[in-house]
Amino acid sequence: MKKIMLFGRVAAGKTTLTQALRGEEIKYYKTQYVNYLDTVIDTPGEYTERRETSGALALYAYESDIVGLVLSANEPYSIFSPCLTSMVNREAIGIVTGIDKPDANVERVTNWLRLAGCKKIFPVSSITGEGIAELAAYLQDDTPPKKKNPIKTATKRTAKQKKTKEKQSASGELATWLL
Ligand SMILES: Nc1nc2c(ncn2[C@@H]2O[C@H](COP(=O)(O)OP(=O)(O)OP(=O)(O)O)[C@@H](O)[C@H]2O)c(=O)[nH]1
Ligand SMILES: [Mg+2]
Repeated sequence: MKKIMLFGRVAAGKTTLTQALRGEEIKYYKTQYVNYLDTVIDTPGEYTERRETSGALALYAYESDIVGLVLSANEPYSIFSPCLTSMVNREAIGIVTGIDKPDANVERVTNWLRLAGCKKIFPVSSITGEGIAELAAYLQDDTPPKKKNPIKTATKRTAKQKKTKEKQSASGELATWLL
């Protein structure tokens, strides 16, 4: 099973989600410190919200296989900036919590997570259990996520640039010859 680290503001629903994923009784508990469990790393919302402590989370992320950006379905705004996941060298997924809330706007929150760079997004309710099985199944799948090989990508890019240049100079020569 992949280890997921949860990021999100205070009351985003990280601890309740942790309890739901682990099949535990759902009860309120204010996270006081980074809680390193067997399959989940639960973090206090203040660590994501405050610049002084967010660096500590970046270090902890090395202990995880997947980074989970958590946003509640009734959030009025997103704390995750666009393209945020480009700075994460782990697979990053989005999790929309509280989809059972009466003022939930799942589509809006999903869009914010997509803007942040999450390709896979899981809408869940830790209270009704909706979507929890899908997320748990995804975490249970031990196939390592495809990683880009930066050297291969750079080589490919250089070869493509070379080809384009050759094409351009060939058409340049042809143009000169035609003139
Ligand atoms: N209706 C509903 N309420 C939820 C859901 N998830 C969490 N909550 C409620 O939201 C409140 C905050 O949830 P937590 O899981 O403690 O939030 P957290 O992100 O761990 O917060 P911090 O530990 O302060 O960072 C609790 O009262 C939960 O019962 C959900 O899926 N549906
Ligand atoms: Mg918590």
